[in-house]
Amino acid sequence: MAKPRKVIITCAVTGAIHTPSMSEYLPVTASEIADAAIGAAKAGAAVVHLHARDPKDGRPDQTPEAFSPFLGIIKQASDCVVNITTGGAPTMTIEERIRPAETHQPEIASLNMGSMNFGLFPMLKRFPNLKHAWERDYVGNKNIIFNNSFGQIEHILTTLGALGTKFEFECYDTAHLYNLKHFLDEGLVKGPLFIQTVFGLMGGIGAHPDDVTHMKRTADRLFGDQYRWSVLGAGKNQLPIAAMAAAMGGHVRVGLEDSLWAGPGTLAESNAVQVEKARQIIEGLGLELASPDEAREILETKG
Ligand code: KMH
Ligand code: ZN
Repeated sequence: MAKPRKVIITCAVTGAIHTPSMSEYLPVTASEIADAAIGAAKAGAAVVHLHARDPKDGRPDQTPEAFSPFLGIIKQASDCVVNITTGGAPTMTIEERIRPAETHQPEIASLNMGSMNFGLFPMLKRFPNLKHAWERDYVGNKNIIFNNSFGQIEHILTTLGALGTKFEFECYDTAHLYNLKHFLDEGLVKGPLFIQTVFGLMGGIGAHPDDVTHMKRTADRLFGDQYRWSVLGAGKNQLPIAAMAAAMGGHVRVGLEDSLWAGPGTLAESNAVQVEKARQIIEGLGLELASPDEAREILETKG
């Protein structure tokens, strides 16, 4: 009998999209971020995708020093695969964004595959009473352009690629898949490519099942067996998109970076709660969770 397919759960524990007054459960301090990542790994996440925050007010902090304390704790407590963001916050410069991954040389770093409008403002409807002025300015900003030019992508690829870092290629629309194909054709990346298709973020593709199948079909056509497909659904789309992709042969990403919710109107009290829900879906489909070492094998990281 064929063995069940292994599914990698990535957990993105805090990110830079949500802000502290949206949820008391959003990890902010280094020890909260470490606890969240370790809890997610214990619940079944093979990969943890990490951002840092300023403990004073929860603002995204992309200094390498902000990552050091929780990276140390996570590495001591867990063998999960560490993935450091190069997206940072969409308001940061590319030079700021690359520094934590350059300094800490993780197995995986995220790499955003195209420039786009980045609309956080729809969240103001659900969270009209943000406490800090910085949160209101940030979330309410309708002029955020997330810069990821060809030159900037190439800079990250060559700088971190030379360190042996693999990438989580974040693709928010089909154009980003074509951008990645360009770098494959140029020989700047090689398979297996870990492609994180992102659904339901304002400025990117929607979260309709047709959007998911369209992205998957396009990636299949461009990359054949040279890629590993994972999905991320924003907000309420998180688990429906995870379920679809798991059933279609994909890997899944959950975590409070992408959604604050455990269910309709119920805030997730931890990242582990979302990992557990993803796990139930995956195991309910007769599939198995990939361990960190199995994820390393599937993604061919430096290990
Ligand atoms: N927040 C996600 C939609 C990054 O860190 O590079 C995208 C993300 C970006 O994870
Ligand atoms: Zn991120």
